[in-house]
Amino acid sequence: MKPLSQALDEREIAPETARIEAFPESFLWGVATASYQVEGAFDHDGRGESIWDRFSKTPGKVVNGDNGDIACDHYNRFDEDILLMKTLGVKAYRFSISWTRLFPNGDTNREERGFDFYNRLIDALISAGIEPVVTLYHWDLPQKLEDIGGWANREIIYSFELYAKACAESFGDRVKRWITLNEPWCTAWLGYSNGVHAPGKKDFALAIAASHHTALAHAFACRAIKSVRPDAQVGITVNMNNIRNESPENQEVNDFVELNDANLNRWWIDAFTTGSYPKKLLDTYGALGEGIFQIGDNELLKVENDFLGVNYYCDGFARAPRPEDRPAIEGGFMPFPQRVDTFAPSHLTSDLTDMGWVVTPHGLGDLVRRIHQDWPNIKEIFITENGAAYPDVLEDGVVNDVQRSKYLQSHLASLQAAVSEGVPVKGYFAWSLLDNFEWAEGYAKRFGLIYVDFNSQKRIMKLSGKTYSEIVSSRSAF
Ligand code: GCO
Repeated sequence: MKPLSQALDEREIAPETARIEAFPESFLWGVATASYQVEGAFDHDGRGESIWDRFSKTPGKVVNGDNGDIACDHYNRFDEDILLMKTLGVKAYRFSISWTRLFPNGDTNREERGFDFYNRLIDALISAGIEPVVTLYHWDLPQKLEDIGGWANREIIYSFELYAKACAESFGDRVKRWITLNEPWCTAWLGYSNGVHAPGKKDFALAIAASHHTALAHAFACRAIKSVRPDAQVGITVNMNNIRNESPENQEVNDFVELNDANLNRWWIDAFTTGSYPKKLLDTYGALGEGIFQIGDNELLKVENDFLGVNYYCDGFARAPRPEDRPAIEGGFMPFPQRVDTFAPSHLTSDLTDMGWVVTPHGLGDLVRRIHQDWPNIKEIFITENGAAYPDVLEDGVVNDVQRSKYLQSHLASLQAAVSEGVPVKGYFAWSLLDNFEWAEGYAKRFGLIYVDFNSQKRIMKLSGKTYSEIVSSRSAF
């Protein structure tokens, strides 16, 4: 058998077409975005302030002082964007609802113009033959809720429950698939422990609380949606990666990998499948977790899910530190580097994306195989995000993003191999439809299949958009 690092070096997935079948006809091909990253119109129609409005306007938090005030102006241009989706040939659009458009203060006071907007968007998608797949929470928490502690305050689960119920009541006649939370790991650990995301707190105990409250909020929202629409399909989207152990002989590294895996990959899935969290991780949190976990929570956490959403960008690597290594990330961030390439084998670090992330297409197939093996009760998996940032150049009206095209093709080939083996992956959403506001990186990083000129708001289909649409129409990445 080849050593793992050598296997990973083979970027091209072998086209053993005799074994690998096309994606099934029912496979749900889509593209994804998120409200704060694309909508703009930050003060239109009564929208309230979210933590990302506040955070991005705090000096020093976002590259170039960028914010989402205008973003891609998707709020006013969604008709044009739906036409672009049709050109791509996708069957589904994953977007998120901005909580503060519906409830500007995060309480029960409704803003009907916000509901109208999402009704128009959903109706337009359906008329275009594109299924709306709705994420309830993609990080833009009402600032008013953050003012009382946000995700670190247990009360939030009831606010989220009400919000989820209202969405199911208003949109559930047309929306069949719901994602409660997007990447709760980022909400908890980037938002409350290392502070690189809104609300920018740096407190380890708050992050543990947010990890628990997001898991509870997911369960409460699932039950709320099902109480309104028993036939709705409800799931959560988690960001996962394979944490490759490059020093398996080193016990410290082994522990580190186990804890990272528990913190990133297992926490939310174990919560809804078993009602409990990985024991070794809870022991590590020790006294910091006191007062957060309450008697009876295990029953509350466990909930039937219809699918698991997975966002995958690249693998992580761990090995024993060497003197030349860069210092660990600051800010009370637990030992859990995500997407850290510092420790990646050198042949991978010569070819990083614009985010500085390694390119590990085999990891996507490996990850879904692992999910299927470790949590056999998960009946459906959707890749709800996958994509790459590269420094695109617009030349003569064309964006020839060969690297992104290859990234998509190789990741889809890896996925296709796993699906052929029987892993129940039912759909794939490319991140992202459009170049957009990339959180702490502002507009400096482009992930779109479609280029956006942020001055004119002109959209231009990139080569990767064409590549994706060819894969979609042929149902094969080989
Ligand atoms: C995330 C988010 C997306 C990002 C994308 C690229 O995974 O961080 O869900 O909103 O834009 O992942 O970083």
